[in-house]
Formats: sequence, structure tokens, C-alpha cells
Amino acid sequence: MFPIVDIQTAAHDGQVSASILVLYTGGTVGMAYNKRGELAPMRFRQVSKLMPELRHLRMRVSVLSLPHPIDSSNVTVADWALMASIIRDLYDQYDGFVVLHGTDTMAYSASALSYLLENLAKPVVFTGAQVPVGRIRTDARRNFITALDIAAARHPDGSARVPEVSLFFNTLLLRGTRAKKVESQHFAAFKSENLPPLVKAGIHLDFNDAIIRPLPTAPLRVHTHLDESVAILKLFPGITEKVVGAILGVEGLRGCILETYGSGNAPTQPWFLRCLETAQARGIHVLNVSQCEEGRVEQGRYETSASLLARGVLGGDDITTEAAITKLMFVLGQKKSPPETIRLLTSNLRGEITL
Ligand code: ASN
Repeated sequence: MFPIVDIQTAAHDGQVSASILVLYTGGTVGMAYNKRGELAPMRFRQVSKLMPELRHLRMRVSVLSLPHPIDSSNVTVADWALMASIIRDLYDQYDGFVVLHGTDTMAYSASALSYLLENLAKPVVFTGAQVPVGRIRTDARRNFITALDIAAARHPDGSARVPEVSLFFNTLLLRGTRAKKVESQHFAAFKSENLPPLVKAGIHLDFNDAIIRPLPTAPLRVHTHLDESVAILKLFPGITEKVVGAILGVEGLRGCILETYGSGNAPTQPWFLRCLETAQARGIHVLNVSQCEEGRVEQGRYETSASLLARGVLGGDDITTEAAITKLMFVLGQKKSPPETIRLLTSNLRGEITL
């Protein structure tokens, strides 16, 4: 197990509202410029020195830092399994968890953890920053402190206010499986087009209790296996048989996200349909996800999607690509029969689709 460091609280009477574990993985939030003028991750020790306000919170904050903080472009399936197993091992000792993570792949990681942590009764809040904590105009402070407040928030009966995997950024708390990075320059970097925010953070935290997932009725179940035999095939006018055939023909491929147009439409050219038939014959699960950020896939509405339906392509409803690819890895990792795999892929497992 990795060492856990408690932030020494100095300011108050010793009364704490909650115990929160911060999982520090890296990301711009904890970066500084290296000798070559590039942003690279620092150790959490340096990050916490730049955030003296952490010592003035009315909660117990402990920090577990991954041994090698990363730019989130380097995140792997093994990192997701590690994060899930850390939360499993320390679940009973904390009221909530905050994951400090780079923004580039945060929506993928939040989605992956949503699937790996089944029956979650405590908050797991991902956050990060666009400007490093050491810079005057950093957004790290506000994001981190608000994420901690949300992770610590409880109902009068002591239960968590947001018992799910979520992502806080700028002013919004979004469901992990609904978030998307939409901006690389500005502070409002994440959006959730098909579900309103779970919390809006202004002067007060405005919780949207009507859409926050209810407490589970079964105990936490942590999965750590994801199947990487997957691909994403994004359509564009002019895509060739060579490209489609190469992707769907990858040896050992078990699942593919097909990024289609509009409400789930794709070419009806014979060569394209033949590629799908070959994939279907090889038992590859193809999930149809729209390139549009809003709206949903409705297979069969147009002739150009009825052809997909007829070839066993599954409709992804209003799922994001980030949630779809991690859902595919998770479901395939369960090693279920083909009908059960199809049932899981088309079910709403973690609030990722509106049925
Ligand atoms: N490249 C950084 C990362 O994802 C971007 C960020 O955190 N703002 O780690």
C-alpha cells in the first residue's frame, strides 16, 4: 500500500465534518515548468505547500499520492484498476474521496471508475485545473476546495449527498459518465450535454437532488478488470474500405464504438455493410454512438441506420464516447455470454444513458 499523509489542520477547534481521502494522480493542477519550459507533474508535497488553505478546512484530509504523478494523457487501464482498488481498500475509513487528475482524460477516468465501483454509497469526486496551483490565476484552489466540500456534504441522517462518481470543474458538478472535456483554454472546461449538473456551485452549493443517484441497496462491489480489446471507429465522408476493414479486422477485437452521424446514421454502401457483417460474424460487439454532442441515437429512424440495426449494431442512446468506450471495456471484462453482454451494453448501468 502507498503511504497516506494527513494534512495537519491548524485553524479550528478540532471538530471535523468528514474524513476525505485525496488521491493525487498528477495533472496540470500539480504541475510546474521544468527546465525546458514544459509543464510536468510535481510531487504532492510541493502542491500542498502552495495551498496553505488546506490546513484551515473543517474536515480531515488525507492524501495518497500515486508513486509517479502523470500527465493524464498517460493514464492507463492499469491506473484505473489501481484507483479502484485503493478506494476499495480504504472505503470504510473515509466519508468521501477526491481524485486530483489531469483534465485531458478526466472524463474517461471518471467513467471508468463509475463502472468499476458498483453500488457506491460515498462520493468520488474527480477534479483538476487548467492553470497550475503555483500560478496566481490558478483555478486549482477553487476546484479542489469545492470538490472537497462536495465530497464531505451529507444529509442530516449522515448519508452522502452525492453517492456517485462525479467530476467538479469551474462551477459545475457533473455525473462522471456524462462529462466531456470541451475546452482547452478556458476555465469552463467540462460539459454534460444530456444531463443537467448534479450541483451548481455559486455562493451556495445548489444540489439537484432529483437527479443525483440514490443510495444503493447492495454493498460496494469493486471490479478491477477491463478488456482492452476495443476500438473507436469515427466515420467521416470519404472514409475508405481499407480503413474500416483495418479497424474492424484488428486481431482479437471484441468490441468497437462506431461514431456515426446525427441520430446514428452511417453509409449504406455495400462495402461498408459487408465490413459490419464480417465483424458481426466474428462476434464483435459494435455500439453506435453519435458524433453529435446533444440528442440521441435512434436506429431505424432513417434507412441509413436501419441498415446498422439489421447487422446487429447496438444503439448507444445518448451516451458519450468516453462513457461508451469504458462501458465496453467494463462489460467485455465481465466475460458474459453474448446475449448477456448485449443486455449489459444496452442497459443503463451507471446513469450514463437516458432510456
Ligand atoms: N495535460 C494536462 C493533463 O491532462 C491537462 C490538464 O490537466 N489541464 O494532465
